[in-house]
Amino acid sequence: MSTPPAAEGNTMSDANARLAALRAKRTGAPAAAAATNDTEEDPTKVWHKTACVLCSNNCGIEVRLDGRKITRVRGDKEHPASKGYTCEKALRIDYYQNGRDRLTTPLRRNDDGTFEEVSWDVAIAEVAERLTGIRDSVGGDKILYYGGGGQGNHFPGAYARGVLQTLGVKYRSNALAQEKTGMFWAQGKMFGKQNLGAMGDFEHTDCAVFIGKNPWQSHGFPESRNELNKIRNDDKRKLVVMDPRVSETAAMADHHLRVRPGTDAWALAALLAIMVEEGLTDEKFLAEQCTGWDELRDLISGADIADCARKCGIDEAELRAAARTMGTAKSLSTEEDLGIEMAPHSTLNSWLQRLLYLVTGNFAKPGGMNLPLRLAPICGHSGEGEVDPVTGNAMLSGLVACAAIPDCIDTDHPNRFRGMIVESANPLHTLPDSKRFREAFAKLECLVVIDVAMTETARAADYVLPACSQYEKPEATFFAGEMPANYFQVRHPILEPLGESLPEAEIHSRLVAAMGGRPAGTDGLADAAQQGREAFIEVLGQASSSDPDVGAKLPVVLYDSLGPTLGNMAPAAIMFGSAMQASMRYPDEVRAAGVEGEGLELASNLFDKLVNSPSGMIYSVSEYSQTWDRIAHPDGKIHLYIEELEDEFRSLADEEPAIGQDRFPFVLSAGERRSSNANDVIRDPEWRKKDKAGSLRINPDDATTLGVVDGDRVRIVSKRGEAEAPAEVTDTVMAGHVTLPHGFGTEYPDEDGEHKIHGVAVNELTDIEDRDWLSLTPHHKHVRVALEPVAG
Ligand SMILES: Nc1nc2c(c(=O)[nH]1)N[C@H]1C(S)=C(S)[C@@H](COP(=O)(O)OP(=O)(O)OC[C@H]3O[C@@H](n4cnc5c(=O)[nH]c(N)nc54)[C@H](O)[C@@H]3O)O[C@H]1N2
Ligand SMILES: Nc1nc2c(c(=O)[nH]1)N[C@H]1C(S)=C(S)[C@@H](COP(=O)(O)OP(=O)(O)OC[C@H]3O[C@@H](n4cnc5c(=O)[nH]c(N)nc54)[C@H](O)[C@@H]3O)O[C@H]1N2
Ligand code: SF4
Ligand SMILES: [Mo]
Repeated sequence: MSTPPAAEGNTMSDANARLAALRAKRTGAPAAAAATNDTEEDPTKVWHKTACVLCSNNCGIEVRLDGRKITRVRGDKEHPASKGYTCEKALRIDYYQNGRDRLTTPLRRNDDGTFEEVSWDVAIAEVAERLTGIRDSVGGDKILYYGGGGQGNHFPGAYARGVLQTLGVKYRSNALAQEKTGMFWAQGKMFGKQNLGAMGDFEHTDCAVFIGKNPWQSHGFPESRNELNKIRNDDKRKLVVMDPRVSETAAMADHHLRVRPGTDAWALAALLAIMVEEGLTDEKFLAEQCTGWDELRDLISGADIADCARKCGIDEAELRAAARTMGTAKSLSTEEDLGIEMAPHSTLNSWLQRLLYLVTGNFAKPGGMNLPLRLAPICGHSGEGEVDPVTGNAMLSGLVACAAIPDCIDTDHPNRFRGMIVESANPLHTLPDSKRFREAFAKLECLVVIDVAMTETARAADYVLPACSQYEKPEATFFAGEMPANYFQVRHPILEPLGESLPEAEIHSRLVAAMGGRPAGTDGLADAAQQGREAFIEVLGQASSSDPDVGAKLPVVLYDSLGPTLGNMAPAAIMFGSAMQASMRYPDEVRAAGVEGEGLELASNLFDKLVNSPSGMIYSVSEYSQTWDRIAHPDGKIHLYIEELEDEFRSLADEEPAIGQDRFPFVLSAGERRSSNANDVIRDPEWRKKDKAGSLRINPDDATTLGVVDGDRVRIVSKRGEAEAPAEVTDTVMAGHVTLPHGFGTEYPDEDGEHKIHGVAVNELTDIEDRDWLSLTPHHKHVRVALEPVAG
């Protein structure tokens, strides 16, 4: 290796000072202690406030520690959204914190494929050199950034901005671009921006509708199971579920629309056509608040209800009854998820799902769908014609479609991606068609992975940089989107970083410095921060107006300057930017939540309160009617009609759903949410109390035909691969439909250090070519397979 580029300023000593602060005992930190002590003496009896990181709900929890072990977990009653609620998954969170494959030191891959431990100085210098090398020879736009956060951590993606700006990286992607981008696109058409997500108000709704979503297991809104139970136990409130499976949620429903897998487009078209035919639409709302209703009504009325019912396998009478329940409810809230997004007609489904609540006028009202405030959007917005630089596929929400990534690498196209930074994601296991991804990643000139654990993707990397866990640093997500009051939780570290692992903020700060990317003119900023908030704000204002780089790299700038005043909360410095944004964009809503001040004083007060509320806080209160102010179309209306989807809708009339017609007679839902999975966040199979092997759910009739009984092993063959799993014979799945869980099939060392794969890695079976034409969302819920019993 040649000499690394000289780092600017006295980087390493700054970094060491920050690290010392990070590792300082919490008692010395200025932020409020995130712990309550029942008994003064015994540290194992102290409850530390944090959150569960296993799904997007991020329920507030309190934990007890014995040394570095999390020994007890309970819900945090002071958390503004979860209020003490958790599901069973949080209780064994120590399996995440103390996984056997946690990374403790930077690693560099040798030519023979083995890894060598290197110091941070060496790793940072070499990564900087390799990536700036690509930038200087072919351009930083040939480096792809993937990931940026999972279910519990959104700081990495924000801090990465400094590195991406320094390198001139233009393209990003993450898991949203294989599930939600089609839905975001449809939303963008209707509300004006792809990152304007309408959210349900399940707490107050009279009719909850879930389409391809099983919130009992997957959650997705606060206290999901409690809310579902309340709806079930109240005769006046209704639950409608569209799912081919008798999921836990479907089993509670007033109307379970047991759709044949992959045929939701017909079911949704029928529901809408019935609403028009039976006069269940809200004509006043549609005329006054929306555009495109005339065209849309014509399109919908063209659907043949009986034919749609036949194709989706639901009785017309059942569809009519459900449409009436929805059309006459005082309020309706709904959520769709992977069951229709990762299935045929994905983007079309998302449009039709949105129309269910719009044609019935359930928008901008209690119990209906609303546009909540967010401290920061979870994705971007792409204008018309934004495409990736190699395949020309549409970029939606600012992201390269995941399914386009291999073709953007493994090609001789001059714009191909040569380098990749993967942070807090495991694409070689979670993206469709792992074989295709492995082939493509092998062509990269440099792959850098930042993770807490030795993942499938890390194993393929040139450099692996160890991040400390989400219990060892401040973290937060930007998922929360509640109305009328919205909350946010900046979590406090409860443990010191393992080994040499670092928070992403620190990793990115060091990389920016090593790449020579620190903005000029921020020199006095750290001193100003030491003098006080007013001085800091003044100097920051001057610096950002004289150097646009300051704004472009703001997270790292804040970390380097404000961070040192925050003790072990330094990585929360980024929230200062969010607080400034919120105070400029919606000061009245912030004040309505009890934060005082005007202008930058309001921002400063909001920031302090965010950083000093270990259980989280309500940071904004709005009126339901303010949803209208958030529509981004200049006419302030909802644009119902999406021209680009018209042909696909019309083609439903001639299309026959293709199921069971060839050598792959079964439809496999590859990646179901169960109580035994949490994406790839948990890697230790011992975490699972039940379903340790990850069973293949199969209907009793199919089991009989195959000659298998409960527990027998079944071989699953797709056009891309083969796998084996034990059968779980259950009539909750319909004949012809089988399911496997998500998040299994990861490699994990046993006590002797021997690596084993536990369960089926479903993406060895999926095919990257099976995907939506518009968003490229893979059809994971609709993988065509053949089954055979495994002898013996
Ligand atoms: N326990 C647990 N919770 C999680 C996660 C986890 O890994 N484990 N992951 C989180 C993440 S990242 C996400 S995106 C969400 C996803 O959450 P969900 O989308 O709710 O979860 P899934 O089980 O993947 O799929 C939902 C339902 O779709 C149904 N389905 C399958 N095929 C079809 C079809 O053709 N039509 C219809 N209508 N339904 C169909 C399945 O039977 C299933 O009940 O969960 C989050 N929560
Ligand atoms: N076949 C099939 N495939 C699927 C799905 C499916 O249903 N079927 N579901 C898809 C969906 S919806 C999603 S969202 C994706 C999820 O897939 P990914 O986006 O790849 O991410 P996660 O599984 O959330 O894994 C997060 C990674 O972050 C790491 N990590 C945890 N904490 C930290 C931290 O503090 N810092 C850093 N740097 N890393 C950390 C974990 O070790 C893990 O490697 O999977 C998708 N894949
Ligand atoms: S897995 Fe989700 S619902 Fe369960 S405790 Fe964790 S955050 Fe809450
Ligand atoms: Mo997801």
